[in-house]
Amino acid sequence: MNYFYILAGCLAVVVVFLFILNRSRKKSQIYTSGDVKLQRITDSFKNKIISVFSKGNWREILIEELRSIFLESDAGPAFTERLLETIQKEIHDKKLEEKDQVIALIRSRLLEIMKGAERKSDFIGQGKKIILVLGVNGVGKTTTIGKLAYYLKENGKRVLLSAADTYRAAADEQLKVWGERAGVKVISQTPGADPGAVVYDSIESFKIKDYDHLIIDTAGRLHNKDNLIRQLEKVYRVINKTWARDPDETILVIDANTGQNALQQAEIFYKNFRVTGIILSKLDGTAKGGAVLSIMESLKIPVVFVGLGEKIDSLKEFHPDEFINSFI
Ligand SMILES: Nc1nc2c(ncn2[C@@H]2O[C@H](COP(=O)(O)OP(=O)(O)OP(=O)(O)O)[C@@H](O)[C@H]2O)c(=O)[nH]1
Ligand SMILES: [Mg+2]
Repeated sequence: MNYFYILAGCLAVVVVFLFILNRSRKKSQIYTSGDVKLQRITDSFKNKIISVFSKGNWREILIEELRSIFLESDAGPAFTERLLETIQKEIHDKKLEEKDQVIALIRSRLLEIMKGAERKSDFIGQGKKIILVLGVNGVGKTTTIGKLAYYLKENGKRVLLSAADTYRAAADEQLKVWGERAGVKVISQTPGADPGAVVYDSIESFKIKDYDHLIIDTAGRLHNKDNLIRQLEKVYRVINKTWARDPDETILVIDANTGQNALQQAEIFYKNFRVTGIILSKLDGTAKGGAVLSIMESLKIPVVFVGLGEKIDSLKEFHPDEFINSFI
């Protein structure tokens, strides 16, 4: 009989051990594809830079290499030249000779730019929050909303989605699929309905029910750009009236593949709406998303999350240090 209890005890320990092992493995698998890709870029850039220092005229070659790295990453010519000018000047003024000193200088310059745009984001803090999601067509708004809903739910929040893109055919169906994947409810009306009415309904429901976050999906394309901005302004006004304040977060989704056009997009949305943060989508492809550097520098809008794929768990919090690691 004693043997039986010992055997049962051993079995229970093994089962608990396997359960814990499986959970930690699942956790460490999240975002793997993106991480591998970031590592690949990091290695190729880092190797390029490190090899520069073995050459006699390393200062000139370094600047050339940095120029091609930042241009290739879509940081844009204006941003790149400003950055190189400060780096060149500091190397000269401080008479830097050591590889590690120079790399530390470049990193600190980039970090400074990003810190200038940093703001403590409060997505999972206390209180009900309305998150308005904006961006031109196809950047990944609806997909990002599905992933964000899942992220918030994983952090213990009750989430409601609002399908206020009533222009594109089946946009509401797409959001409903993401709602099902994330396990959250979606409020929608018939296609072609007034997006302001959808937002009004959603906020009324959000206010009286036990939800923490309402995320509003919006159209990315209308008959033309002015129509789109006007429609979004109307949605914004409905939020102001019904919620008695601005959206708690106004998120602009930027596709990492967009290149320098991303700065232009950010300027237009920033001018018309009080954009509080950027989500950089599709960073799992070949694009490096350097355009957000110039957005952070000139508009001081922080990047809050990055999208690393089309899976529900492929949204990752943005960390300036990690992003810099992908450059140098
Ligand atoms: N690889 C990858 N693909 C993504 C990511 N985010 C979105 N996509 C894809 O990008 C395409 C467009 O995504 P949507 O979410 O429909 O974009 P949208 O901004 O809502 O588009 P509209 O509603 O037409 O304005 C889809 O094929 C998505 O699967 C990402 O982080 N990585
Ligand atoms: Mg959409």
